[in-house]
Amino acid sequence: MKLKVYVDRMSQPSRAILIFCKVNRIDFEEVQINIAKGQHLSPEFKKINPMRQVPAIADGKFTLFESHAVLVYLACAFPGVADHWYPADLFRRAKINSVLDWHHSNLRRGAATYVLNTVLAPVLGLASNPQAAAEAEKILSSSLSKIESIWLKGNGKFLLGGFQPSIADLSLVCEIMQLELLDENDRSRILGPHKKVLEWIENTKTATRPHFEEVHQILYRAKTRFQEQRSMGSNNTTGSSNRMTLPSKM
Ligand SMILES: N[C@@H](CCC(=O)N[C@@H](CS)C(=O)NCC(=O)O)C(=O)O
Repeated sequence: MKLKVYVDRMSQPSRAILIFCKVNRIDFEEVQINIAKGQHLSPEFKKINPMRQVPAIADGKFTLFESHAVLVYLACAFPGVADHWYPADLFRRAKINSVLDWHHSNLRRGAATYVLNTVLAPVLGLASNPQAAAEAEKILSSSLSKIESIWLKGNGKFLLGGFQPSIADLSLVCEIMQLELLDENDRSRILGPHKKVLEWIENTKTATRPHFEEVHQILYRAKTRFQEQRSMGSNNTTGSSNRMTLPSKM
């Protein structure tokens, strides 16, 4: 039975799984779970992921959620996956796991909270929390500095001094990509000082092309839509609601 991958392409960890499957030519079926339409809350999807989040997979009767666990499983279960994604060497593997564990409580916490409390809250009809955004920006900037000074130090093109990407590069770069949605001034203020991070993002895009850009098309479309709606909002002198129209997949 073909591997089923349950995703919403507006979700960072979903995009990482899709890119991984495509780059490694894993035969899979993409099952779209539209979060904005509440499809992740359906009883059918609860059987796949009782946590009701994407991404998740079903490989025959075996189901799995949490993107990092899924990436590890796919790298080990599909023989065509090149070793550099999740090396057989115990020490290199352990270092990759360490980056992945760190990611959830640092980079993801900062990036996701910042994006939610700046550009996404108005789109979702929620109140933005400027204090939460300011705190998240500190976590995000500190995370980017740590990535540069710890895992991107040296001449390697990827994390941990690698010359080829691992699942950690894919997961972390997909997380950072959501900053595309920000107002350009905010994005430049946050990412601009981190030249090594910017180079590493480009290296990861190049190593996974054309799939990286194809899977991110939905994000680029949302970015354009947000920009248009922001400029319409700033020209709106009628005092009408500034709640934005949702992109089709959100
Ligand atoms: N730690 C999880 C995070 C999963 C997650 O936060 N998924 C979000 C989309 S990016 C989701 O399904 N949100 C819907 C909800 O929580 O109700 C992973 O890496 O897979």
